[in-house]
Amino acid sequence: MVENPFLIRSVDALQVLDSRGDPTVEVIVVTAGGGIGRAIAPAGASKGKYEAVELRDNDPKKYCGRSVLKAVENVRHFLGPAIQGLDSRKQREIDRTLREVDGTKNKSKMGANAMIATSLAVAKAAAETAKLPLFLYLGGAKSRTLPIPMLNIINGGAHAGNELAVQEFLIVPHNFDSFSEALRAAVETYKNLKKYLKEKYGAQAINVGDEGGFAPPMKMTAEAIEALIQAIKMAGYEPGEDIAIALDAAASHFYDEEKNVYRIDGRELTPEALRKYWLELIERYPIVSIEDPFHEEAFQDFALLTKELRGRVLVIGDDIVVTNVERLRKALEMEALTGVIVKPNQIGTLSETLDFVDEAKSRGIYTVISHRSGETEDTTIAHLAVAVSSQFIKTGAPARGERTAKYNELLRIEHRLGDDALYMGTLVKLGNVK
Ligand code: 2PG
Ligand code: MG
Repeated sequence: MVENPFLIRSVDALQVLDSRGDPTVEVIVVTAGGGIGRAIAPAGASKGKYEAVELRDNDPKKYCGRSVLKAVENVRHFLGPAIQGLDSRKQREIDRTLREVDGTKNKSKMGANAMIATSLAVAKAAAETAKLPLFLYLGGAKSRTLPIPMLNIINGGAHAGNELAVQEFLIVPHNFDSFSEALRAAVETYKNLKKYLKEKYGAQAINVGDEGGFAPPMKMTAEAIEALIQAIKMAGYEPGEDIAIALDAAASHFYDEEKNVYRIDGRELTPEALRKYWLELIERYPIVSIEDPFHEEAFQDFALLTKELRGRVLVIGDDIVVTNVERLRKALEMEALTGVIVKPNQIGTLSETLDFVDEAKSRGIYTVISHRSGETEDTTIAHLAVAVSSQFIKTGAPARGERTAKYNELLRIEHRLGDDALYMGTLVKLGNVK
Protein backbone atom coordinates (compact mmCIF):
# COMPACT_ATOMS: atom_id res chain seq x y z
CA MET A 1 0.00 0.00 0.00
CA VAL A 2 1.23 3.51 -0.81
CA GLU A 3 1.91 5.62 2.29
CA ASN A 4 -0.31 8.65 2.88
CA PRO A 5 1.95 11.61 1.88
CA PHE A 6 0.18 13.90 4.36
CA LEU A 7 1.28 11.98 7.45
CA ILE A 8 3.48 14.03 9.77
CA ARG A 9 6.92 12.47 9.65
CA SER A 10 8.90 14.84 11.85
CA VAL A 11 8.52 17.93 14.01
CA ASP A 12 11.52 19.99 15.03
CA ALA A 13 11.95 23.36 16.73
CA LEU A 14 14.61 25.94 17.37
CA GLN A 15 15.07 29.38 18.81
CA VAL A 16 15.28 32.25 16.28
CA LEU A 17 14.99 36.05 16.65
CA ASP A 18 12.08 38.45 16.15
CA SER A 19 12.20 42.07 14.97
CA ARG A 20 13.00 43.38 18.46
CA GLY A 21 15.91 40.97 18.82
CA ASP A 22 13.92 38.80 21.21
CA PRO A 23 14.16 35.04 20.83
CA THR A 24 11.08 33.25 19.54
CA VAL A 25 9.99 29.74 18.53
CA GLU A 26 10.35 28.37 15.01
CA VAL A 27 8.80 24.99 14.20
CA ILE A 28 9.53 22.83 11.16
CA VAL A 29 7.09 20.09 10.21
CA VAL A 30 7.89 17.57 7.47
CA THR A 31 5.32 15.22 5.95
CA ALA A 32 5.84 11.76 4.51
CA GLY A 33 5.37 13.26 1.04
CA GLY A 34 8.25 15.69 1.68
CA GLY A 35 6.13 18.80 2.33
CA ILE A 36 8.00 21.19 4.63
CA GLY A 37 6.14 23.71 6.79
CA ARG A 38 7.97 26.34 8.78
CA ALA A 39 6.27 28.81 11.11
CA ILE A 40 7.53 31.35 13.64
CA ALA A 41 5.60 32.75 16.61
CA PRO A 42 5.31 36.56 16.78
CA ALA A 43 5.21 38.49 20.08
CA GLY A 44 3.20 41.43 21.38
CA ALA A 45 4.36 44.35 23.55
CA SER A 46 0.94 45.71 24.46
CA LYS A 47 -0.57 42.36 25.32
CA GLY A 48 -4.10 41.72 26.53
CA LYS A 49 -4.51 40.28 30.02
CA TYR A 50 -6.57 37.36 28.68
CA GLU A 51 -4.25 36.25 25.88
CA ALA A 52 -2.93 32.70 25.81
CA VAL A 53 0.37 32.69 27.68
CA GLU A 54 3.70 33.09 25.91
CA LEU A 55 6.35 30.98 27.65
CA ARG A 56 9.68 32.71 28.42
CA ASP A 57 12.58 31.24 30.38
CA ASN A 58 13.06 34.34 32.59
CA ASP A 59 16.72 33.44 32.95
CA PRO A 60 18.52 36.80 33.38
CA LYS A 61 21.74 35.27 32.02
CA LYS A 62 20.18 34.48 28.66
CA TYR A 63 18.89 37.14 26.28
CA CYS A 64 18.04 39.38 29.25
CA GLY A 65 15.46 36.88 30.44
CA ARG A 66 13.71 36.63 27.04
CA SER A 67 14.90 33.22 25.79
CA VAL A 68 12.28 30.58 24.87
CA LEU A 69 14.29 27.38 25.21
CA LYS A 70 11.67 25.73 27.37
CA ALA A 71 8.99 26.34 24.73
CA VAL A 72 11.35 24.90 22.09
CA GLU A 73 11.92 21.82 24.24
CA ASN A 74 8.16 21.49 24.71
CA VAL A 75 7.75 21.20 20.93
CA ARG A 76 10.58 18.70 20.62
CA HIS A 77 9.62 16.48 23.52
CA PHE A 78 5.84 16.76 23.94
CA LEU A 79 3.89 18.54 21.19
CA GLY A 80 5.87 17.08 18.28
CA PRO A 81 5.78 13.42 19.38
CA ALA A 82 2.02 13.74 20.10
CA ILE A 83 1.20 14.71 16.50
CA GLN A 84 3.79 12.64 14.69
CA GLY A 85 2.05 10.09 12.45
CA LEU A 86 -1.20 12.10 12.29
CA ASP A 87 -2.61 13.37 8.98
CA SER A 88 -1.46 16.99 8.59
CA ARG A 89 -4.76 17.88 6.88
CA LYS A 90 -6.71 17.08 10.01
CA GLN A 91 -6.02 20.49 11.53
CA ARG A 92 -8.77 20.17 14.14
CA GLU A 93 -7.51 16.83 15.38
CA ILE A 94 -3.95 18.19 15.47
CA ASP A 95 -4.96 21.30 17.39
CA ARG A 96 -7.09 19.27 19.80
CA THR A 97 -4.11 17.03 20.45
CA LEU A 98 -1.89 20.06 21.11
CA ARG A 99 -4.46 21.39 23.58
CA GLU A 100 -4.71 18.04 25.33
CA VAL A 101 -0.96 17.81 25.74
CA ASP A 102 -0.96 21.31 27.25
CA GLY A 103 -3.99 20.66 29.43
CA THR A 104 -4.45 24.26 30.66
CA LYS A 105 -7.08 26.80 29.69
CA ASN A 106 -4.58 29.52 28.78
CA LYS A 107 -1.89 27.30 27.21
CA SER A 108 0.57 28.22 29.93
CA LYS A 109 2.13 24.78 30.28
CA MET A 110 3.39 24.22 26.73
CA GLY A 111 3.31 27.94 25.88
CA ALA A 112 1.12 29.61 23.24
CA ASN A 113 4.31 30.48 21.33
CA ALA A 114 5.21 26.77 21.07
CA MET A 115 1.64 25.82 20.16
CA ILE A 116 0.88 28.44 17.50
CA ALA A 117 4.17 27.83 15.69
CA THR A 118 3.44 24.08 15.67
CA SER A 119 -0.17 24.49 14.58
CA LEU A 120 0.72 26.84 11.70
CA ALA A 121 3.71 24.76 10.61
CA VAL A 122 1.39 21.74 10.25
CA ALA A 123 -0.98 23.68 7.96
CA LYS A 124 1.94 24.90 5.88
CA ALA A 125 3.38 21.40 5.55
CA ALA A 126 -0.02 20.09 4.43
CA ALA A 127 -0.30 22.90 1.87
CA GLU A 128 3.18 22.12 0.56
CA THR A 129 2.30 18.45 0.32
CA ALA A 130 -0.85 19.35 -1.64
CA LYS A 131 1.33 21.67 -3.79
CA LEU A 132 -0.95 24.60 -3.00
CA PRO A 133 -0.15 28.06 -1.69
CA LEU A 134 -1.38 28.36 1.90
CA PHE A 135 -4.24 30.77 1.08
CA LEU A 136 -5.71 28.30 -1.43
CA TYR A 137 -5.17 25.32 0.84
CA LEU A 138 -7.01 27.09 3.68
CA GLY A 139 -9.63 29.02 1.72
CA GLY A 140 -10.24 26.98 -1.42
CA ALA A 141 -11.70 28.39 -4.60
CA LYS A 142 -13.46 31.24 -2.84
CA SER A 143 -10.17 32.88 -1.82
CA ARG A 144 -9.82 35.81 -4.16
CA THR A 145 -10.22 39.01 -2.15
CA LEU A 146 -7.24 41.05 -1.02
CA PRO A 147 -7.78 42.83 2.31
CA ILE A 148 -7.67 46.61 2.82
CA PRO A 149 -4.39 47.33 4.59
CA MET A 150 -4.42 49.48 7.72
CA LEU A 151 -0.88 50.85 7.87
CA ASN A 152 0.45 52.13 11.16
CA ILE A 153 2.64 55.06 10.08
CA ILE A 154 2.85 57.02 13.34
CA ASN A 155 3.75 54.94 16.39
CA GLY A 156 3.05 55.90 20.00
CA GLY A 157 2.15 54.15 23.25
CA ALA A 158 4.12 51.01 24.10
CA HIS A 159 5.64 50.88 20.60
CA ALA A 160 7.61 54.13 20.66
CA GLY A 161 9.74 56.35 22.84
CA ASN A 162 7.53 59.45 22.52
CA GLU A 163 4.65 60.87 24.56
CA LEU A 164 1.70 59.96 22.34
CA ALA A 165 -0.83 57.98 24.40
CA VAL A 166 -2.55 56.47 21.35
CA GLN A 167 -0.49 53.53 20.15
CA GLU A 168 -1.20 53.53 16.42
CA PHE A 169 -2.14 56.14 13.82
CA LEU A 170 -3.07 54.23 10.69
CA ILE A 171 -3.89 55.08 7.11
CA VAL A 172 -6.56 53.08 5.27
CA PRO A 173 -6.24 53.30 1.47
CA HIS A 174 -9.65 52.02 0.41
CA ASN A 175 -10.69 53.86 -2.75
CA PHE A 176 -8.47 51.96 -5.18
CA ASP A 177 -9.10 49.27 -7.76
CA SER A 178 -6.46 46.85 -6.56
CA PHE A 179 -4.37 45.98 -3.53
CA SER A 180 -1.17 47.02 -5.30
CA GLU A 181 -2.58 50.45 -6.17
CA ALA A 182 -3.72 50.91 -2.58
CA LEU A 183 -0.29 49.91 -1.30
CA ARG A 184 1.39 52.33 -3.70
CA ALA A 185 -0.74 55.20 -2.38
CA ALA A 186 0.13 54.16 1.18
CA VAL A 187 3.86 54.16 0.41
CA GLU A 188 3.60 57.59 -1.23
CA THR A 189 1.82 58.88 1.86
CA TYR A 190 4.48 57.35 4.12
CA LYS A 191 7.24 59.05 2.13
CA ASN A 192 5.45 62.39 2.25
CA LEU A 193 4.89 62.00 5.97
CA LYS A 194 8.63 61.57 6.40
CA LYS A 195 9.23 64.79 4.49
CA TYR A 196 6.56 66.66 6.43
CA LEU A 197 7.84 65.50 9.82
CA LYS A 198 11.45 66.29 8.98
CA GLU A 199 10.61 69.79 7.79
CA LYS A 200 8.37 70.59 10.72
CA TYR A 201 10.12 68.87 13.64
CA GLY A 202 13.68 68.15 12.48
CA ALA A 203 15.57 64.96 11.66
CA GLN A 204 14.83 63.44 15.08
CA ALA A 205 11.17 63.13 14.15
CA ILE A 206 11.76 60.50 11.48
CA ASN A 207 13.08 57.82 13.81
CA VAL A 208 10.82 54.80 13.61
CA GLY A 209 8.99 52.74 16.22
CA ASP A 210 8.54 48.98 16.53
CA GLU A 211 6.16 48.68 13.59
CA GLY A 212 8.10 50.89 11.19
CA GLY A 213 5.92 53.98 11.65
CA PHE A 214 7.55 57.26 12.60
CA ALA A 215 7.82 58.11 16.26
CA PRO A 216 7.91 61.92 16.27
CA PRO A 217 8.31 63.83 19.54
CA MET A 218 4.61 64.67 19.75
CA LYS A 219 2.21 64.55 22.64
CA MET A 220 -1.20 65.48 21.26
CA THR A 221 -3.44 62.98 19.47
CA ALA A 222 -4.82 65.60 17.06
CA GLU A 223 -1.32 66.69 16.11
CA ALA A 224 -0.50 63.18 14.86
CA ILE A 225 -3.78 62.94 12.96
CA GLU A 226 -3.11 66.35 11.36
CA ALA A 227 0.27 65.07 10.20
CA LEU A 228 -1.44 62.10 8.49
CA ILE A 229 -3.94 64.42 6.80
CA GLN A 230 -1.13 66.64 5.52
CA ALA A 231 0.84 63.64 4.22
CA ILE A 232 -2.19 62.23 2.40
CA LYS A 233 -2.74 65.61 0.72
CA MET A 234 0.94 66.04 -0.14
CA ALA A 235 0.86 62.64 -1.83
CA GLY A 236 -2.01 63.88 -3.99
CA TYR A 237 -4.90 61.99 -2.38
CA GLU A 238 -8.11 63.10 -0.76
CA PRO A 239 -8.18 62.43 3.00
CA GLY A 240 -11.23 60.32 3.74
CA GLU A 241 -12.39 59.75 0.21
CA ASP A 242 -9.23 57.96 -0.98
CA ILE A 243 -7.31 57.28 2.18
CA ALA A 244 -9.07 57.27 5.53
CA ILE A 245 -7.70 57.23 9.06
CA ALA A 246 -7.88 54.62 11.82
CA LEU A 247 -6.67 54.63 15.41
CA ASP A 248 -5.56 51.90 17.79
CA ALA A 249 -5.74 53.57 21.18
CA ALA A 250 -4.66 50.43 23.09
CA ALA A 251 -6.31 52.26 25.99
CA SER A 252 -5.48 49.66 28.68
CA HIS A 253 -1.99 51.07 28.54
CA PHE A 254 -2.90 54.64 29.54
CA TYR A 255 -5.67 53.71 31.96
CA ASP A 256 -5.22 54.32 35.67
CA GLU A 257 -7.38 51.74 37.38
CA GLU A 258 -7.15 53.25 40.84
CA LYS A 259 -8.42 56.63 39.74
CA ASN A 260 -10.58 55.30 36.89
CA VAL A 261 -9.09 57.84 34.46
CA TYR A 262 -7.26 57.73 31.14
CA ARG A 263 -4.04 59.76 30.78
CA ILE A 264 -4.05 61.25 27.32
CA ASP A 265 -2.86 64.55 25.81
CA GLY A 266 -1.55 65.69 29.19
CA ARG A 267 -5.01 65.34 30.75
CA GLU A 268 -6.81 62.85 32.95
CA LEU A 269 -10.13 61.91 31.37
CA THR A 270 -12.98 59.94 32.94
CA PRO A 271 -14.40 57.18 30.72
CA GLU A 272 -17.25 59.49 29.77
CA ALA A 273 -14.92 62.36 28.94
CA LEU A 274 -12.81 60.00 26.83
CA ARG A 275 -15.88 58.83 24.94
CA LYS A 276 -16.78 62.47 24.20
CA TYR A 277 -13.20 63.09 23.10
CA TRP A 278 -13.32 60.19 20.61
CA LEU A 279 -16.61 61.54 19.23
CA GLU A 280 -15.06 64.99 18.85
CA LEU A 281 -12.10 63.59 16.90
CA ILE A 282 -14.47 61.57 14.72
CA GLU A 283 -16.44 64.73 13.92
CA ARG A 284 -13.27 66.54 12.92
CA TYR A 285 -11.41 63.87 10.98
CA PRO A 286 -12.23 61.09 8.48
CA ILE A 287 -11.66 58.34 11.06
CA VAL A 288 -13.22 55.05 9.97
CA SER A 289 -12.34 52.83 12.92
CA ILE A 290 -11.12 53.00 16.47
CA GLU A 291 -9.53 50.01 18.15
CA ASP A 292 -9.47 49.48 21.94
CA PRO A 293 -10.91 52.92 22.74
CA PHE A 294 -11.27 51.84 26.40
CA HIS A 295 -9.45 49.36 28.63
CA GLU A 296 -9.82 45.60 28.26
CA GLU A 297 -12.60 45.12 30.84
CA ALA A 298 -14.71 48.12 29.82
CA PHE A 299 -17.45 46.26 27.89
CA GLN A 300 -20.01 48.85 28.95
CA ASP A 301 -17.99 51.82 27.68
CA PHE A 302 -17.34 49.98 24.41
CA ALA A 303 -21.10 49.42 24.11
CA LEU A 304 -21.93 53.10 24.66
CA LEU A 305 -19.49 54.16 21.95
CA THR A 306 -20.68 51.43 19.57
CA LYS A 307 -24.25 52.64 20.00
CA GLU A 308 -23.28 56.14 18.89
CA LEU A 309 -21.05 55.02 16.02
CA ARG A 310 -22.90 52.06 14.51
CA GLY A 311 -23.08 52.32 10.72
CA ARG A 312 -20.58 55.19 10.75
CA VAL A 313 -17.31 54.18 12.40
CA LEU A 314 -16.12 50.70 13.40
CA VAL A 315 -15.42 50.06 17.07
CA ILE A 316 -12.77 47.35 17.03
CA GLY A 317 -11.85 45.04 19.91
CA ASP A 318 -8.33 43.70 20.38
CA ASP A 319 -7.21 43.40 24.03
CA ILE A 320 -10.86 43.11 25.09
CA VAL A 321 -11.55 39.94 23.03
CA VAL A 322 -8.03 38.53 22.40
CA THR A 323 -9.14 36.23 19.52
CA ASN A 324 -11.14 34.28 22.07
CA VAL A 325 -14.65 33.10 21.10
CA GLU A 326 -15.94 33.25 24.68
CA ARG A 327 -14.90 36.84 25.10
CA LEU A 328 -16.27 37.69 21.66
CA ARG A 329 -19.66 36.22 22.66
CA LYS A 330 -19.72 38.35 25.78
CA ALA A 331 -18.88 41.44 23.71
CA LEU A 332 -21.61 40.59 21.20
CA GLU A 333 -24.20 40.04 23.90
CA MET A 334 -23.49 43.56 25.07
CA GLU A 335 -23.30 44.93 21.51
CA ALA A 336 -19.89 46.25 22.48
CA LEU A 337 -18.17 46.25 19.09
CA THR A 338 -18.52 46.09 15.31
CA GLY A 339 -15.03 44.86 14.42
CA VAL A 340 -12.37 42.53 15.83
CA ILE A 341 -8.63 42.10 15.63
CA VAL A 342 -7.55 38.53 14.82
CA LYS A 343 -4.13 37.46 16.11
CA PRO A 344 -3.45 33.73 15.91
CA ASN A 345 -0.91 33.81 18.75
CA GLN A 346 -3.45 35.38 21.13
CA ILE A 347 -5.36 32.09 21.13
CA GLY A 348 -2.62 29.61 20.23
CA THR A 349 -3.96 27.35 17.46
CA LEU A 350 -5.07 27.79 13.84
CA SER A 351 -8.45 26.08 14.22
CA GLU A 352 -9.43 28.25 17.18
CA THR A 353 -8.42 31.30 15.12
CA LEU A 354 -10.64 30.12 12.24
CA ASP A 355 -13.53 29.49 14.64
CA PHE A 356 -13.16 33.01 15.99
CA VAL A 357 -13.28 34.47 12.48
CA ASP A 358 -16.37 32.38 11.65
CA GLU A 359 -18.16 33.49 14.78
CA ALA A 360 -17.37 37.15 14.03
CA LYS A 361 -18.42 36.90 10.39
CA SER A 362 -21.66 35.10 11.13
CA ARG A 363 -22.60 38.01 13.40
CA GLY A 364 -21.71 40.66 10.83
CA ILE A 365 -18.56 41.74 12.63
CA TYR A 366 -15.66 43.02 10.48
CA THR A 367 -12.32 41.28 10.86
CA VAL A 368 -8.79 42.70 10.88
CA ILE A 369 -6.14 39.99 10.60
CA SER A 370 -3.20 41.38 12.51
CA HIS A 371 0.53 41.10 13.07
CA ARG A 372 2.20 41.68 16.46
CA SER A 373 4.66 44.45 17.25
CA GLY A 374 7.37 41.77 17.51
CA GLU A 375 7.32 40.07 14.09
CA THR A 376 9.46 37.98 11.76
CA GLU A 377 9.70 37.09 8.08
CA ASP A 378 6.81 34.63 8.55
CA THR A 379 3.99 35.56 6.14
CA THR A 380 1.17 33.31 7.38
CA ILE A 381 -1.19 36.19 8.21
CA ALA A 382 -1.13 37.44 4.60
CA HIS A 383 -2.44 34.04 3.47
CA LEU A 384 -4.92 33.86 6.31
CA ALA A 385 -6.41 37.26 5.42
CA VAL A 386 -7.10 36.12 1.84
CA ALA A 387 -8.25 32.64 2.86
CA VAL A 388 -10.97 33.97 5.19
CA SER A 389 -11.84 36.99 2.98
CA SER A 390 -11.05 39.39 5.79
CA GLN A 391 -12.05 42.99 5.16
CA PHE A 392 -8.78 44.30 6.63
CA ILE A 393 -5.20 43.40 7.47
CA LYS A 394 -3.01 45.33 9.90
CA THR A 395 0.67 44.69 9.42
CA GLY A 396 2.57 47.89 10.12
CA ALA A 397 4.20 50.59 8.05
CA PRO A 398 5.33 49.78 4.50
CA ALA A 399 8.90 49.62 5.81
CA ARG A 400 11.13 47.16 7.72
CA GLY A 401 11.49 43.64 6.38
CA GLU A 402 9.19 41.92 8.87
CA ARG A 403 6.34 44.26 7.81
CA THR A 404 7.06 44.36 4.04
CA ALA A 405 7.29 40.54 4.08
CA LYS A 406 3.49 40.47 4.55
CA TYR A 407 2.79 43.22 2.00
CA ASN A 408 5.08 41.53 -0.51
CA GLU A 409 3.30 38.23 0.03
CA LEU A 410 -0.05 39.93 -0.62
CA LEU A 411 1.41 41.39 -3.83
CA ARG A 412 2.46 37.87 -4.84
CA ILE A 413 -0.97 36.48 -4.05
CA GLU A 414 -2.62 39.26 -6.09
CA HIS A 415 -0.22 38.59 -8.95
CA ARG A 416 -0.94 34.88 -8.85
CA LEU A 417 -4.70 35.42 -8.83
CA GLY A 418 -4.39 37.70 -11.85
CA ASP A 419 -7.80 38.77 -13.18
CA ASP A 420 -9.55 36.79 -10.47
CA ALA A 421 -8.13 39.05 -7.75
CA LEU A 422 -10.61 41.39 -6.12
CA TYR A 423 -9.72 44.29 -3.82
CA MET A 424 -11.82 44.59 -0.67
CA GLY A 425 -11.76 48.37 -1.04
CA THR A 426 -14.09 47.98 -4.04
CA LEU A 427 -16.57 45.94 -1.97
CA VAL A 428 -16.56 47.50 1.49
CA LYS A 429 -18.08 50.93 1.87
CA LEU A 430 -16.53 52.71 4.81
CA GLY A 431 -18.47 55.26 6.85
CA ASN A 432 -17.38 58.74 7.97
CA VAL A 433 -15.75 59.49 4.60
CA LYS A 434 -16.99 61.75 1.84
C1 2PG B 1 -1.93 45.83 18.70
C2 2PG B 1 -0.64 45.11 18.38
C3 2PG B 1 -0.23 45.09 16.95
P1 2PG B 1 1.11 44.30 20.12
O1 2PG B 1 -2.13 46.32 19.82
O2 2PG B 1 -2.86 45.84 17.90
O3 2PG B 1 -0.18 46.31 16.32
O4 2PG B 1 0.40 45.45 19.25
O5 2PG B 1 1.56 43.25 19.20
O6 2PG B 1 2.24 45.01 20.84
O7 2PG B 1 0.07 43.81 21.08
MG1 MG C 1 -4.34 46.66 19.28
